[in-house]
Amino acid sequence: MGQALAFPENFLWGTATASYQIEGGTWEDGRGESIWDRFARIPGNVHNAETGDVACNHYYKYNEDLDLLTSLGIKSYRFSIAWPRLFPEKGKFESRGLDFYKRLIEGLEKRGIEPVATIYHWDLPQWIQEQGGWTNRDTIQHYLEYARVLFETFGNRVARWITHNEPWCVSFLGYGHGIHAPGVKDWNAAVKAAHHLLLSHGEAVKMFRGLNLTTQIGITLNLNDEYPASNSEEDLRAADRFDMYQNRWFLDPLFAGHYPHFQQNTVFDEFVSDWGFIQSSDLETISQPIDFLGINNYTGGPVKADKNTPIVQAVHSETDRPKTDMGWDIYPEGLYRVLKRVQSDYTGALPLYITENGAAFSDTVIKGRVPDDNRINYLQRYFEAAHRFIQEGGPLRGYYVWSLMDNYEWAFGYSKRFGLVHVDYETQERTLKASAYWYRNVIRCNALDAN
Ligand code: IFM
Repeated sequence: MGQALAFPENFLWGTATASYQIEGGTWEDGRGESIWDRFARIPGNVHNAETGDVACNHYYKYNEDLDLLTSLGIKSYRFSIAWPRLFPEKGKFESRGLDFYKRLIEGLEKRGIEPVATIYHWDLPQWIQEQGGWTNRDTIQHYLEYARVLFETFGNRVARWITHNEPWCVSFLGYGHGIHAPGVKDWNAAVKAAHHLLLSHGEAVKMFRGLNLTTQIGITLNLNDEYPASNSEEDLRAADRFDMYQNRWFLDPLFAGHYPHFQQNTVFDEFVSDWGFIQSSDLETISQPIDFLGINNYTGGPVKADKNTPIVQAVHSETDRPKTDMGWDIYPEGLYRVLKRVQSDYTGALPLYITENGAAFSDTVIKGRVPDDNRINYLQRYFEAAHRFIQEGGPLRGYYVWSLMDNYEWAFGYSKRFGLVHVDYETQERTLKASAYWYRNVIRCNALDAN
């Protein structure tokens, strides 16, 4: 072991979760159907046809789960709110759904843990999807009605509001590739959905400012370092296209007020014949100043040209980097590079948070212990990358490990374990993994042992 790498005083060590992935209780207290309830029930969409019906039963076990946060010394907890609990049907508001988040936020306050809330982490009410979901501009008005209730109820009690989690996944996986809910495979729809998500973000920021709230609002993007596999003209172009699709499609409108262009074309031109859904003042709204940017980063890597892959005409090339159980390259340098690039090209002095980073491994409980050294090693290396950025003056203010506990990993069902805490889905027993104890020590010392 080398010296300790100290983090700044007040650095926010956290963990993150999302409503559909942990809550269960999907039919309790008047909750309506979400697009994930519907999508998961269609054979072939989700591993083993698993649903979020029970998940970690957090809807009932939230107190026990908040105690876990306390036992780890977590400073800040990022959770998301389930829209279908509040607006289960068109024109219907359900106060019992809101009450759950009152209890949750009170529970955090009582324990001295800072609440950070994501307004939309993928569980769109199904009734809104029936009207076109995010491809319909009217969805923005429904989103604002929902956001207003949250701002007026909780306002300054939430330290940071995150308008959206990973609009890339919502639009491109949900409406383009069709491998997430609502399962639409139409790239024209995907690009439209992305635009409406971004616009709803901008409108929510305006609303938040109008209510004179004094806490903060921002958005979370999933950003990766996508670099050319070689210096060939084809690979350079391929990496640029990949970067446009993965990163710039969201960073440019949010921070530069325009969509990206590659030699006057976008990667989507072939699929979008009419860009009329982008109205004149939309980009001004989308690029409203925000208080922070949340970055989710797990992987990234070399990109090579591949004419057979639609949209990007590029694929990741194989590396000899170790991989997580998701098959994702472990690439901590990529986190550092993403932070540097975002700061220099887009955000400057704006506070940044890693709102998600973590790894899935196939953990098992052995005599009451979960020896997940691979996760400790992963986190150690990613924390070192974050530390390097901070040492160089980077405005990184906090780090939320994904995830507090094992949970429903979308189309992978319960087959991927990302938690610091192991969940036995039969008994709902929670067991702290070795990484949880390790993380507790990092938090306690506010420092990392340098390897
Ligand atoms: O589980 C997801 C989360 O919901 C969004 N970001 C990535 C995580 C791991 O895939």
